[in-house]
Amino acid sequence: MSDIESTINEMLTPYPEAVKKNRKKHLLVKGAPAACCPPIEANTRTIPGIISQRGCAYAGCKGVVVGPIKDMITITHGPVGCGYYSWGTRRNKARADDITPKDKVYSNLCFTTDMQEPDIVFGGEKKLAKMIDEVVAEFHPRAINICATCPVGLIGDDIGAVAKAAEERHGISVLAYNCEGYKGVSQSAGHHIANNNVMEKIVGTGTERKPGRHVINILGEYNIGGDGWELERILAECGYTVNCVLTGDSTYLDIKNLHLADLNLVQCHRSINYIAEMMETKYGTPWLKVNLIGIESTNESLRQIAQVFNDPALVAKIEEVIERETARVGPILDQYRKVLLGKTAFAIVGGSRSHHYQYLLRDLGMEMIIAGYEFAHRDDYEGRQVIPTIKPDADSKNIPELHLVPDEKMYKDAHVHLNMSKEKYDEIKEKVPLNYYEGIYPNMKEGQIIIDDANHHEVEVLIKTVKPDLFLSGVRDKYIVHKMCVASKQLHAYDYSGPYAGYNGAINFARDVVNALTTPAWKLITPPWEKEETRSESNA
Ligand code: CFM
Repeated sequence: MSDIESTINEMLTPYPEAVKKNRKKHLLVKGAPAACCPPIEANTRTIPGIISQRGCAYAGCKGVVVGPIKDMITITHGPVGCGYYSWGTRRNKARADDITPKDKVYSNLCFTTDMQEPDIVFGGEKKLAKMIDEVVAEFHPRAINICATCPVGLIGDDIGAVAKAAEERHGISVLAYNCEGYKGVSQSAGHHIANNNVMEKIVGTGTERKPGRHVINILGEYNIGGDGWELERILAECGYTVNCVLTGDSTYLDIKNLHLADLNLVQCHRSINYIAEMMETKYGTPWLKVNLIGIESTNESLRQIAQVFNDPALVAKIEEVIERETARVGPILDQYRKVLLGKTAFAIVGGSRSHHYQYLLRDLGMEMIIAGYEFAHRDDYEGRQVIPTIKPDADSKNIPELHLVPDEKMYKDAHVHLNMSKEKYDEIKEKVPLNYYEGIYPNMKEGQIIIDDANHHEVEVLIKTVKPDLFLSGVRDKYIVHKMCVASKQLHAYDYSGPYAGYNGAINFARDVVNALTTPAWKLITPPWEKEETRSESNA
């Protein structure tokens, strides 16, 4: 039996037969390069009793997609816990200096209706309406989001009706999201619910295109640890106008104008592919999947964007930026590479980063030998060509699909958006994978493991048997793995660091990983359980 087979055996053996059968379908081992990608089971229910790393639909809607819109007030309609635990944000940073008036940054505040037992018994609609009135009187926000939590759906509060009445009372947009935690199998459902509402109610309502020759949006970039700022810096230097970063450090006003850009870049496919696709249908806007994590992949993405615009001046400018930035960060990374060369990593993150960070790790001489997603769909593993073959189930049918049609006034063909002939556009499309994502699988090497919705037991077995040097995950399993004497970093919130995107981000990431792998701390301390005295003292 090969090492990988025995690892998988060890993972699955303790399970009852039905669980074993289920979990096996969520595993892939990259085969010979010529072998086609086997289907993986994804975006299905976690088995009850298994400790999953997933979040809920509310987390995906409020915490991930709409929470970072800084000039909107997002009200959590529900008991205080849901609001309280999403208060800390996910380190999606926002600044006040580029909006007026300057104090309108609400994304790091917590607004909740704090439902109590009487509200559950008699309904919470009045309390919600009152809270909207208070919020408008106190803060005068441009617009409001209302995010529902589980009990709201269970008792049947009509948040849509409350929102509509509040819009009439106050003359501002009030968006209601039925993102009750149970609405799907993970936070992924919340992304979809948020995408639908943002697309239907905000995008397309503005008329101000930012000035510039090439105007772009970055979709699915949430400015964790300042990532979006580093990307805006690079793209501005290349000569683009960044119209809107959706939704990191974004404003309601910018999102209204999202449709006025020439091209959508898609960083996180999982959380935002719906808007990319809906904009393609409604406005004809082409989109390009990029990966701006890692030096080589950032360079490659910049070159692809330049190709799409087919502008020689832009190509020259981009090459200049690439050359300058690569020369600047190269020697710094060379130093770190001396420590990192040949080291291995195991990542279990949401639905994008386990793919994106493979490139940055390779820049540093490392390999991600196990890649896990918590809540990705089959297309994030295998590529978008599988989408028509994914059968809807009871859970996915729970989320409304918007069936959009081309907008009568605002639809333009993709080549018109890009200011070129249809022939030229078709020629470019042959070379650049527009409106497509190939998923994580093609990028993995033979023998590397892909795991969907991994649980604590599986993570422990993988750490013990595969012995990666570095574990990249969230706070829930970070410390368990630390206690197994494996360096561990949070790849969701970057611990207290960042940015990790773009060129400056690569330096930060390399430094943090080197620190994690070389810290002498573990050799300098004796854990309490190895101290004989401590044991006898505490027994005394
Ligand atoms: Fe996209 Fe994200 Fe991710 Fe995600 Fe997330 Fe996140 Fe993530 Mo945490 S939107 S799928 S729901 S890249 S919060 S910024 S790090 S799990 S891999």
